Amino acid sequence: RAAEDEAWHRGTCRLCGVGCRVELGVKNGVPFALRGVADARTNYGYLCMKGMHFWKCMGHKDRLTKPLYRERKADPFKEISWDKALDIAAERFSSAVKAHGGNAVAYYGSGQCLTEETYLFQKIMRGGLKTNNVEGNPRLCMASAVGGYMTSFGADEPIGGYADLEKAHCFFIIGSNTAEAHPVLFRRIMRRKLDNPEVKVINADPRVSQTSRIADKHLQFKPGTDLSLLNAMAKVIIDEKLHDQQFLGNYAVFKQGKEAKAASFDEFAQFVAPYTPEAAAKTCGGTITADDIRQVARWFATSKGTVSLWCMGINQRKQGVWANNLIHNLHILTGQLMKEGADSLSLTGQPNACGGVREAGGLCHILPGHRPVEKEKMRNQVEEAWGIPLGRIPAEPGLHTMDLFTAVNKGTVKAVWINCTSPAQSLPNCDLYNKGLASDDCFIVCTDIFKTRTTEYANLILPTAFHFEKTGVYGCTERRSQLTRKAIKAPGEAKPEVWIAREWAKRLATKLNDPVIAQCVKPFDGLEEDFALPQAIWDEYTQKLTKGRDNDLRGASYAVLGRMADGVQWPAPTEEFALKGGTVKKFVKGLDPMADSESKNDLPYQFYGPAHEDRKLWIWLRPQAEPSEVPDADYPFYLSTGRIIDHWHTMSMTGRIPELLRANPYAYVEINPKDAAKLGIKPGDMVEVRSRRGVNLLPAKVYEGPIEGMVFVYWHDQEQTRMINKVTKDDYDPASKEPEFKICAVQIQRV
Ligand code: MGD
Ligand code: SF4
Repeated sequence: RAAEDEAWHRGTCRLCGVGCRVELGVKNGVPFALRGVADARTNYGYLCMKGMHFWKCMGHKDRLTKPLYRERKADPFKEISWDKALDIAAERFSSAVKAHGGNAVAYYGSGQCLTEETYLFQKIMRGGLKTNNVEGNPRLCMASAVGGYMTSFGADEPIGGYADLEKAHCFFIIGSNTAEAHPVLFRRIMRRKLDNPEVKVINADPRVSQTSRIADKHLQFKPGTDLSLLNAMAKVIIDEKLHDQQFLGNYAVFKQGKEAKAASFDEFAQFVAPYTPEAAAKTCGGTITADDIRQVARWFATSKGTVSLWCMGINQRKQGVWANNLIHNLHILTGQLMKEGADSLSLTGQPNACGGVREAGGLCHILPGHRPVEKEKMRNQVEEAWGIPLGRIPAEPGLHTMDLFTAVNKGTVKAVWINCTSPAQSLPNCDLYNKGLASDDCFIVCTDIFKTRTTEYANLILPTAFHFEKTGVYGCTERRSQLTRKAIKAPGEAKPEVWIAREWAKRLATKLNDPVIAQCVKPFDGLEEDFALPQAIWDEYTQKLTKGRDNDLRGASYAVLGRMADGVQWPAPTEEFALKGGTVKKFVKGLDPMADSESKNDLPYQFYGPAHEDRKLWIWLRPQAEPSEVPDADYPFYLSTGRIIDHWHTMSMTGRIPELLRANPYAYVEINPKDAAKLGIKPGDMVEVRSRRGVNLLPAKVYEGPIEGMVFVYWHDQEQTRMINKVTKDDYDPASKEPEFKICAVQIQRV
């Protein structure tokens, strides 16, 4: 029972893409605990270890509390006032724009920013500074999933959601260590399996992980060979006539090549013909047999409801979009979509990669409301909503992440605002890009709550309010938007980003003598920053820019979100509908108001994805293709990287929480016992992991996790000798521009 001076404030977990609902306990203005919300459909009261502890960042002794500045990167930082700091930021960005044009500056944000923050920054950059150089870390994580959904379903983000987990009869978990990266969802899958032992769990992954422990069948393959596996499953489905002919006839077409040329069912069958289970088992290597492939294809196709779940093992790949397409193919072929317990459900890494970045315009090629930048009509809709001249937003997409940091290296981008992310550690082949960040030719602003590896390269560090110290919305994996209201005061002079962005823009307008920049923030002028300001930004975005779009959020006002235990799933065009929770399943008539309003016939489903004018689902002909680097005589091992349960990303937060740090204090290299025996490596030996780009020195963990010939390192450690992104490769998927963090070649040596 709460004591009289205690209050519990409802919000969302700060960390992963599951979006668990939490309550922060505050006593006399000081947080003391965090608990799950029992009636929230995201987590039903459960939290994982790191989620339970993130509140300890509040009031942490290392929090940034004052703006810090240095003119040159070799100088020490000095504390300065907000007035001075914002003047300097405006001066450096405006002088770069005056001398070199809008594309000489950039914003690099995060899937952890609140939606209001991403929306306002991108508005200032696009409408104000006339550049689409708006990027963020979701390029490193979700871009391939976006590409997959857009090309297969014509619409970004999943059709179903978590409610399918309790209804599924088969789980196909591929390229996701759900147990560690999305623990609360994994708990739901595990519960489903424990209560219903006949439910099948398939895990396809080159590494035996905590997730594999509940699998009926673990398919362990050589990294990068799973496109073969997926095509072979499609072949089994067709050969054994397990596909849903009626579903295909009503809703699907076949496509091939860059131009999306029409193909037929027979052409698809011919295309997958060489992917016999025997041939695929050979390509995949490991322990997979042809019969394993037949069996999992049958489970997938014949279950009463199959949910596929995947994450970075599929997305962070040279063929990330193709791999996404091939998973969707299986669902379309078998009609394992739209019905209860069936979905092709891409797990999102971060808490607001969907809501803030994918939906509100946080990548260089998309405008708010899932609008492609290159379409004039779309740009004009946004310009009209903002009351700025038509033609103000450039037609060309901006620089994607890897091109942006390459441009910093070349000196063509002169000023970058880095918000809520630490690219100096999280970019692949990071030492290469840190050279550009270190140069005095590029002015760097960092908005963060702590010093990080990236603030080492900053000219200006601006202290921001943390989660629960400000107000705003996060949108999680399942199209669900949830509000977190300010519950405690931020430390020192830390400020919410929406205030920082607005005050910066006002100064930019003066320095560039440009009334259009002033117009971009005029609707927000004078509003207090704790509630009225983010609310006005949310209202502008949802009311003016989601109307008629697939992510229609007009019903999800702050007032409605404030009343809901667990927020609203879009589309939710009216308050009345939003108050019922919104759309549980997209495209299903009777459940999705857009499917009803767009309905063209008597069929139960109506697709309206903005990218497919034919309103069909597309099955793609996509071949197996090699990763961009494979082991050879000099670098004979695959290296893969990923998350562990106790830590979040660059550990800037979880590394400062003693309980989490103690649980996992430093990175290590996982080596298969057979490889360790060959190399004379014993547990705890120090091992050099070296690629063509860089080297790490790590203690060995010898166990049957990674397949023979592969090593695994978690990527969170900030220590210079254990920062694995010195070793990873920066090649990326040409379609999504997402780097292939999951595969490169290394040598291993005991030292
Ligand atoms: P984070 O630690 O999440 O890592 O990489 P990053 O985004 O660089 O950075 C978040 C930052 O936000 C922290 O510095 C934190 O202190 C700060 N912060 C916390 N709260 C606030 C706030 O309210 N406001 C502001 N302004 N700052 C705040 C993530 C990136 O890394 C991603 S998304 C992926 S998926 C990639 N994964 C990956 C991998 O699997 N392997 C390897 N090797 N590298 C990877 N890098 C990628
Ligand atoms: Fe937070 Fe994710 Fe853990 Fe839920 S599963 S408590 S959202 S870190």
